Amino acid sequence: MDKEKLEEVKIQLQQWLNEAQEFVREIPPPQLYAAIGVVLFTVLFFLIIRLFKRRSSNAILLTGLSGSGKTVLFYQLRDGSSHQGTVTSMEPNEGTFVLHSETSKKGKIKPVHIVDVPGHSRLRPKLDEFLAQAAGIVFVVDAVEFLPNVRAASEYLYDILTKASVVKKKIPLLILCNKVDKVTAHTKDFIRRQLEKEIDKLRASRTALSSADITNEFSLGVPGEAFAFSQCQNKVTVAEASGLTSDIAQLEQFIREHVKA
Ligand SMILES: Nc1nc2c(ncn2[C@@H]2O[C@H](COP(=O)(O)OP(=O)(O)O)[C@@H](O)[C@H]2O)c(=O)[nH]1
Ligand SMILES: [Mg+2]
Repeated sequence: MDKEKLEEVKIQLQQWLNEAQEFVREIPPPQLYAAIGVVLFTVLFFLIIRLFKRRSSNAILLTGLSGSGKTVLFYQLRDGSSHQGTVTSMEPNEGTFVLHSETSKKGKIKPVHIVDVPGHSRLRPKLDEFLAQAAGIVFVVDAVEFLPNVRAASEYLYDILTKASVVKKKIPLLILCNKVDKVTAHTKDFIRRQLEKEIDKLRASRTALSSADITNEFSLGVPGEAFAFSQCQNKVTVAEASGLTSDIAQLEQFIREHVKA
C-alpha cells in the first residue's frame, strides 16, 4: 500500500519535472536570461542590505560573569527601574530603545540596541554573534565579590580582548565596576590593577600552552612588559556604577560616546 503510494508520487513528480523542462524549453532564451537575471539581482540586493545592516552597528553588549548585575543594568537603561528578582535568563535580553534618561529630551534621539549577554560559560559562543554588530562592549564586574571571581573574570576578559573581531575593529571596551552602592566595594583602580595582574599571568600560561591556539586569535600586550590595558589596540576604560540605585551616568556616557544620539 505504502509502496504503491510512493510509486504514484514518484510518477507524479516525474511528470511535473518533464512538464517543467518542456516549459523552460519553450521560453525564448532572452526571456529566460532576463528571468535569471532578475532572480540573481534580487538575491544580491537582499544580501547587500543584510551586510549593510550589520555594518551600521549600534549595539552595546553587556557582558561579564553571572551575578555581576548585567540584567539589572539593562532594565535601568531601558526603564529607569531595576526589575528586582528577575529570573536568571538563559537567553540574551535584547532591545532597541531610547535610553530612559533621554526620553524627556526634545528632538529625535537615535535608539540604542542593547544586548544583555548571559555570562554563563555554556552560552558564551553567543557573544560572537553579537560582536559583529557591536559598537561597544561593557564588561560588568561585581566590585563587592570581586576577589573570589578575579580569575574567572580575567579569563572571560582575556577571551574578549583577544578576539579577532574586537582587535581588528578596535571595539571600545568599558570595564564597569558595579555595585558601588555597597561600602565594601573595591575601587575601580584596585579592580583594574588586579585584572591587569591576572591577565598578565594568563598571558604567560596561555602563550606557553600553544602558539597555535585558534580560539585566541591575537596575543595581548607588549612582549616582555607587564600587561596593562593601555597596551590594547582597542580603547579600554574603567568606570563605576550601581545598577541597583540608578547610578549609571558613566555607563550612559560610554554608550553615547559610541552610539551617537
Ligand atoms: N548592591 C547591589 N546589588 C546589585 C546591583 N546590581 C545587581 N545587584 C544584585 O546582584 C544580583 C545579580 O544581578 P543580575 O542583574 O541578575 O546579574 P547578571 O547575572 O549579571 O544579569 C541580583 O541579586 C541583584 O539584585 C548593584 O548595583 N548593587
Ligand atoms: Mg542576567
